Amino acid sequence: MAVEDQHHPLTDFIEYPPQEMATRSAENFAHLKRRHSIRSFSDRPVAKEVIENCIRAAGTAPSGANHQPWHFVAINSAEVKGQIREAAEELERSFYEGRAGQEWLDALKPLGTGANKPYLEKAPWLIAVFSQKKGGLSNDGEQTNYYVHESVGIATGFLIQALHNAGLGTLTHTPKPMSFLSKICGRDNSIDRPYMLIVTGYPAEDATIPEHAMCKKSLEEIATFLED
Ligand code: IYR
Repeated sequence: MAVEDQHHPLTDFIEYPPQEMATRSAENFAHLKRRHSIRSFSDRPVAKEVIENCIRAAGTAPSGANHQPWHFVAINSAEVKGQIREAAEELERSFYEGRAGQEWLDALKPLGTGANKPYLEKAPWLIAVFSQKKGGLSNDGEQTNYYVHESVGIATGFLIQALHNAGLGTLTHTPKPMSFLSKICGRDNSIDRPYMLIVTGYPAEDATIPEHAMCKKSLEEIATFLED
């Protein structure tokens, strides 16, 4: 039978009774509301197995033509984390010293961010997410991938959710430009491009959340329902 004619019955879908569905959706919202971007991490170690499972979870994300156009580099090496911190801080210095422009700097003010990124060394794990324009399911480096940005964005969202669910703090970090990550992570620029850096570990005991980050738009602000 041709591969396009092969389909399998859906056997792992779970239907919940309506009341349980409502409870589960509310509980998941409450759980995700407790996710905050963390900028002060503890150096307590986190088992590699946890990071592996979270990356496996990210890899279940839907993607254009199921080409899964992503690659994750999980970094626990103190040496590599040090190299990333050094390169990122150099870029961030020029960003905060003017490259960002005043409007962007004003937008960041309430978050209290700056060029100093000690967490890039202190957190036990950095996960560099790479996106692949080409490769297909077989990673042949030739086939076109589709909706790459959308697919990798969804996978990164799954990764952040999985790390939070495991009980870890996370930070999405996007030093600009991120090309230095390819070199440090030993990636070939013709195969993939850095997409985002996820910092993860236990929050430091004195970690804080900026007031600005606590303001989430209400349902009414973010959603419209067109109903019968
Ligand atoms: N990459 C910089 C700047 C930064 C930009 C945005 I948009 C943020 O939401 C937070 C930070 C940094 O990490 O400091």
